[in-house]
Amino acid sequence: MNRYSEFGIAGLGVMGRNLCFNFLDRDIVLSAYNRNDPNEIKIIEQFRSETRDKKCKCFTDLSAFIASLERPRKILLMVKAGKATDDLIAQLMPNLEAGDIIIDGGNSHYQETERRQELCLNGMVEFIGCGISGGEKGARFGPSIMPGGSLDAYLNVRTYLDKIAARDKLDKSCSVYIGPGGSGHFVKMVHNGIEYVEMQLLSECYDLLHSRFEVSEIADIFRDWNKGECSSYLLEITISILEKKEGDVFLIEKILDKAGNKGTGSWSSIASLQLGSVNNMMCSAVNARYISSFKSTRIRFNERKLNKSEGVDNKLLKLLREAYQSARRINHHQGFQLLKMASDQYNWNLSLTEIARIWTNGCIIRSDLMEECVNTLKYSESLLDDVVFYKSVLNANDQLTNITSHAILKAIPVPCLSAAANYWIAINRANLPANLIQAQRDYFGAHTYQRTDDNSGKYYHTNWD
Ligand code: NBP
Repeated sequence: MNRYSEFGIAGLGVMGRNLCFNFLDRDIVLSAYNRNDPNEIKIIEQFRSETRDKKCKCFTDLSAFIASLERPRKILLMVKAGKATDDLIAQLMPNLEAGDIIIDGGNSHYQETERRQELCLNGMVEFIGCGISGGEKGARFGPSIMPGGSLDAYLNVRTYLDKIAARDKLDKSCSVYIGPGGSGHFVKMVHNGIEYVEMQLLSECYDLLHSRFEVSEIADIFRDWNKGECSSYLLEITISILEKKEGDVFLIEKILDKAGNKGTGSWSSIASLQLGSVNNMMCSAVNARYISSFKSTRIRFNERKLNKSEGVDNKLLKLLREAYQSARRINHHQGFQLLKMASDQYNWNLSLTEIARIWTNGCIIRSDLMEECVNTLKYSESLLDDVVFYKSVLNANDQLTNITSHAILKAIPVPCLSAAANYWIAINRANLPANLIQAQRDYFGAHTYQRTDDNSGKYYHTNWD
């Protein structure tokens, strides 16, 4: 075995462990580190025995781990975001040298990444904030990778990231340099925001179907959808979930309806509000998870049981599929718009088409629609600015409106479908009642307003009293 390892991975949790096996499959000489917690010693021992015949050195001593790496050292952190990441960086820094590179592969907040980049640069160490999507399987067999930071540092790790990433349809790596600063983690955060909406839309469709169809029938309906333009990884796993039985009972019926979250959905919603980007679907998806967590309140207020025949029936099935696909299109439009606004604000020069491309495989939101986005964003500023994309949403306008109003009338919550419908109505209206908002703002706060009969852009104030 080589005296020095080419790459180091710190943190052998679910993601780190699987990434190690992925690196080793590509013949990359590796050092792996896990902290020496008395309760955790078995982790490294087990990993050592699993990698005995591979080019891997295992450590619980951080200095020895660092000393085992060739220069410039390339260390991928796969620990929990937040304090664990800061603690590990603090332990690494005194042992690193100018030019060494830390890559944070966790789900860190992009502003934290920028703070850490500055901190590391004080010690002449490069810091790459690297979004990694694909969960356990992606980590093992090829994730989608979103590295951001200095271009020079990226060029030092590029071949490794390219090797372990998933491949797109043209066999190109689903890893690409995203841009400077915290852009890599920002893009990963928005990926997760889009993912929240995709998951919520599927659960709304499931809810709409559940009152009329058996679980196995819903799986059949989704299987049918998955053959056409709605095809996606999330739809595929939803079918498997619906088919899973425990004895005679579908497991889904036994799962408590309280959704958890690790924060990336709310981070992207907050970022959208701060940047002035319209992402009402993301915000709704986050709120849908929050409202689900108020289980005891929901039970207390649950005065009437819904009639089993109030959802979508066979007649409405086609409408539901078209409404679902149309809402997905709006979700993707809103997600990419958030990236565009951040890119403009922070001068990141993001390539939306390349981001869509690396999201076509390896990651959770891979789908046929994402393939379409790659091409559309090559030639169009935004998805809805493309005539074909716009028309496909326009053509499903009635379906989205019908399904949304049907659901509300029948007391079935559809926060994301209705957010899509509301967005679509508003973005297609030349006039909105914001004139009244402006008048109210001027009335109580002298915030001034512009007039429709003066094109100069001049601001006016009225003494309303
Ligand atoms: P896990 O919880 O499975 O593993 C976390 C790792 O961090 C463990 O090896 C743990 O060591 C280590 N660690 C902690 Br916690 N504190 C540490 C410290 N102070 N010093 C050194 N090591 C420390 O997490 P995971 O699912 O592998 O996720 C890792 C990162 O990747 C997270 O940021 C996560 O958000 C992100 N991510 C996860 C997924 C996914 O699908 N799971 C997908 C994409 C991104 P220990 O074994 O001694 O406790």
